[in-house]
Amino acid sequence: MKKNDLGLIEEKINHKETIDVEDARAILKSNDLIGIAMLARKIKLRKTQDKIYFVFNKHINYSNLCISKCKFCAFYRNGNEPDAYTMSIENIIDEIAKMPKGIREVHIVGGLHPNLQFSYYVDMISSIKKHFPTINIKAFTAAEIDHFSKISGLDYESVLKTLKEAGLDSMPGGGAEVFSERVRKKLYPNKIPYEKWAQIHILAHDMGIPTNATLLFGHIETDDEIIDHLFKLRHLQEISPKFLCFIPLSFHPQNTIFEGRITKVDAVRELKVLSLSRIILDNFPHIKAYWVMLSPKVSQIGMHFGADDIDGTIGQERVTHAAGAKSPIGLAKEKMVNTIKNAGFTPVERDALYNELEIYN
Ligand code: V47
Repeated sequence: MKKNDLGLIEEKINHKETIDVEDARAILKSNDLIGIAMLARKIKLRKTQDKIYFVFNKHINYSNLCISKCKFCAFYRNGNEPDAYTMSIENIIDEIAKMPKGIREVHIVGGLHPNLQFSYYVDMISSIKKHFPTINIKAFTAAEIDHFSKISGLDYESVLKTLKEAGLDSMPGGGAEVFSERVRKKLYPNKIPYEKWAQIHILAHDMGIPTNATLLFGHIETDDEIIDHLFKLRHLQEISPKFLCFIPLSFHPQNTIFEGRITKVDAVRELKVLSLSRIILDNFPHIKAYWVMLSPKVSQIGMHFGADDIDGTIGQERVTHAAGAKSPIGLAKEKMVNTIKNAGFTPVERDALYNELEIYN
């Protein structure tokens, strides 16, 4: 790469211009890691100053039974294995009740279950809302919404409306993987394509349900497929501006068919993709350095590479840990605050909708 390429990109950022595909390619190819960090950081500081957000939350993975059988996934089971499980709604309520007071978000996702009825999911949301009215419910990826539509015979709009009436507050960004038909056909042919993922998120936005978006990288995707994914999301946010946060997820190969064939991407690649996300998605309010995937240490550095959020305390995460993540099972609130402070930023506790609850000066 020519010496001044990042300089030209910086000029665009200074003028709040969007970078183009060539610029994005240059960023991913550049070895000037600090230069890349400075570009992304400039946008981060413009948007959220020195604040880094976190949420006191709990993940609920209600079942690992899944008919999608994505090749990148170490979490799913067919149903007869000894560790296949499905939580009852009472189990879910008990799990949340065990959390210390002050929890503000539950993040609920699971497999595409072969037998559960749509009423299970509606009852789950309404029971949580009834028992814990102050907790935001962030639940169900677009892939799950598509599945609920198939099992209920309802269209997407009716599924979302029913869940919203039951108490759904927002939706996570999973199930997006990489919006490349080439990769989808190879790794997740049973999962919804980009068009349906986009349609569901736009419908949710229209109904007042804000959503997140993700990218799964570090498997067989090319640089151009990452770049195309990010520009597609940028476009979606232009026409339907209710995305709250983008989360780049780095692939963990352990316990998948890729174990021994693909090495997990290193921190440099994770930080470059994080920065590129902040730069292309300058119309997204937040970019998350998700500590579960990145490790708490890399996510701390990620704060200097454009991230303004590190997710939350989690409680217990199963999807990435099934695939060999070495990060802790959960983090205490004090640990989150210290991690952010030690990186030189101001910790801000938020709820699922990014309302600021407490600033830790
Ligand atoms: O869609 C599955 C990914 C996603 C593996 O919205 C894997 O705030 C790495 O979307 N290695 C689910 N990744 C998680 C997710 C998420 C996480 C945190 C916050 C938010 C949010 C959303 O996890 C899946 C898939 O892309 N995934 N298996 C794996 N082996």
